Amino acid sequence: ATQPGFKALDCNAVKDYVAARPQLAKHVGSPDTRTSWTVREVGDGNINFVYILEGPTGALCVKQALPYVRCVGESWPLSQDRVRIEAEALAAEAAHCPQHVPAVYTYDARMCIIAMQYLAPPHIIVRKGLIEGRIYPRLAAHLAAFLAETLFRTSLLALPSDQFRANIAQFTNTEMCRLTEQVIFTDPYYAAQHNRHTAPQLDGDVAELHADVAARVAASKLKAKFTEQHQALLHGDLHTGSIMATEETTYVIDPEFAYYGPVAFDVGKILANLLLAFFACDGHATEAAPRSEQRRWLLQCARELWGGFRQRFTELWRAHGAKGDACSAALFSGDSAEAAAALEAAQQQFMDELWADSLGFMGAVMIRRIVGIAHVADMDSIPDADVRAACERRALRFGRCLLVEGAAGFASVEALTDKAEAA
Ligand code: ADP
Ligand code: SR1
Ligand code: MG
Ligand code: MG
Ligand code: MG
Repeated sequence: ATQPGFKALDCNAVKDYVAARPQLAKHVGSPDTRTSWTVREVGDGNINFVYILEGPTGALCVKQALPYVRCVGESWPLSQDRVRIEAEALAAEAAHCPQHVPAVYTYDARMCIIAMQYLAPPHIIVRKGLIEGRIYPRLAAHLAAFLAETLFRTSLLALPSDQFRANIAQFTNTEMCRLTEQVIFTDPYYAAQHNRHTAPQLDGDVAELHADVAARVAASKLKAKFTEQHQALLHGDLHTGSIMATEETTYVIDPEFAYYGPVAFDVGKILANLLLAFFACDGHATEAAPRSEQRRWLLQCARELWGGFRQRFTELWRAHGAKGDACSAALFSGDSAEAAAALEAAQQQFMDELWADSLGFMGAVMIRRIVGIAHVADMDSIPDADVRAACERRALRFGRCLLVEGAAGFASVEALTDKAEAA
């Protein structure tokens, strides 16, 4: 069922909607300039509709959630509460890391709309930039900061447990989490209805995966972790299509899958998407543009992202003292050698577990993008099916190793990027 009073927008209705709201209209121009306004629908994601409205004095981005999954249609209903989650997650992220989040101007619960800051060109979706062969010198540092700030400050390391529990309840995002549980941790491992792959080239690889007992077991354990572990407020869908950037600036958009989950899910998802871009490079390389610099940079970006995240998160933890209930003063504070050693050991264990879990999630995310419902344009845009399948096969096999071997096979981020280079 839709929200009471809900109506799906079209381009004309976007103009009416904004013209009727002076607080929004001021971003594009006064209502009497309406005839000169232009609107286009730019949604290229799988789930929602996104309009850009431009007028004489500026522009606005208007995002609306319909009661179903866009890329499938009305046969796959989806709760419109995802817009509330997105608006509240954008607010929570902005409280900790405003420089990497678009400003929200309006959240309209009845119409399931968020009107927000338009990220104007030269900002583009990072996935698109990567397909064009770009590199982003600041991306790793910016994402490391975004992840560390948003994840640390919403965790029990930073919050008292009453606030922490209230946050978990606020961000209960049942339908979106169930969607992830299905499309990432379940469907890729059997012949599910919406799965697709490059056929016939990958038919044998897919059959092998469906018969892979170790992969099924690892995926089911990760699904349990995804569902059971309420560690911090995640973005929940942190892939390269959820980032708009230039060489100097980085914005993270689209947190409609936000919920309290394992930190490793956000970390693993973004690293997986960098690796998918890396494995797609050969499919885009030409003699004139061999992409060797971009290949190198993608692996360097993965190393810098993990290293920068670990450092910033650990610094926040140290600087924060014992404010959160997970690092209580009685255990970790004061001048005693025991307290200092306990803090050091707790941080080391946290990061070791996080790395191990991130590897598993990374593998699962790579696999789902090759054989599940939602692929990545990095691969899909490789026109020759044989070339595409060769790139996808390498990514699929690498993802399977990550999923099944975890930290036993990839002890460090350097081991990860060395093995990707050699794969
Ligand atoms: P979905 O939830 O369907 O994935 P997104 O929030 O990812 O939707 O938005 C889809 C597309 O709309 C993005 O890929 C981007 O091109 C465009 N877009 C979204 N938000 C903005 C924004 N604030 N400024 C400019 N373009 C945007
Ligand atoms: C129906 S699956 C759609 C996918 O797109 C979103 O961006 C999420 O990644 C989701 O898994
Ligand atoms: Mg999106
Ligand atoms: Mg989305
Ligand atoms: Mg993904």
